[in-house]
Amino acid sequence: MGTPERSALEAQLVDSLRALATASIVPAPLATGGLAALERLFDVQVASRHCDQAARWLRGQGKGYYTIGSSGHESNAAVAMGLRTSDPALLHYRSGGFYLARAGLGGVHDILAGMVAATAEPIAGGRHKVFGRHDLAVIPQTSTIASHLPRAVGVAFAIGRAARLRVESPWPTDALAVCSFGDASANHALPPARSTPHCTVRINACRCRCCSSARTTGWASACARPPAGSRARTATGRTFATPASTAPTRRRCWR
Ligand SMILES: Cc1ncc(C[n+]2csc(CCOP(=O)(O)OP(=O)(O)O)c2C)c(N)n1
Ligand SMILES: [Mg+2]
Repeated sequence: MGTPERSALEAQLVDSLRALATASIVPAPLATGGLAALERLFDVQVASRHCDQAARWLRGQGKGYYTIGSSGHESNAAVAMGLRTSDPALLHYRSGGFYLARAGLGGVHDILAGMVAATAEPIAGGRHKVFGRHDLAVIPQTSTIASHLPRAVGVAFAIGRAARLRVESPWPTDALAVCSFGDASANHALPPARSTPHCTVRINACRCRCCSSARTTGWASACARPPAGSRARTATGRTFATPASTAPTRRRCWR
């Protein structure tokens, strides 16, 4: 059998898997729940990739209307698993892994409903392909170029403010706002986060070699560098997110 023809993205995946065979594996700190959590993580990551393939299949038949996918961004699922389901999330259009980690595999139905513009889609009723569901605290966004980040900062600011003023809020008093966006959107995204005091946003900037809509060079990571004196912490895609790993941030912000 000859070598199958692969897209750049699939080739990158296969190469990375091959490299694992020879790499000395350092076991990642397991999420609470150990193996079961890892299995769940893998399941939702694969489901996210399958949704991308279904999008192209549907489009090819003229039955689907959206093909921007989450391939290469599946580790967003680990971010979701490191948070509580009550933490408000404002997601990039490539955060399928995050969405499915929160929604479970039943969320595949939501994503597909968005692709075919079905009225059963839970947040936009088929008017737009978007990640959003009220019961999952996923706040819907339109096509992002991080226009949603000021909003995420506003949500984070309001959580803390409501707690301090003891007014009613839809979010738990120690909730974290989480926001994901693409690298090219960093210039829109980071100034409000840097300049708003007293709020906690978990920012998750997505960078992947193969699916950039707009090319960026070093400036995106340079402007993501935390300002001097801030309490920001940075992590790379190799940092395994667990509920335990977000606990210090939660405690530090809401003590
Ligand atoms: C204010 C605004 N300008 C332009 C666009 C069109 N637009 C949609 S996505 C995108 C590129 C986003 O690139 P990036 O943030 O790196 O996300 P990626 O698709 O690479 O993951 C642009 C220019 C938009 N949605 N909003
Ligand atoms: Mg990009």
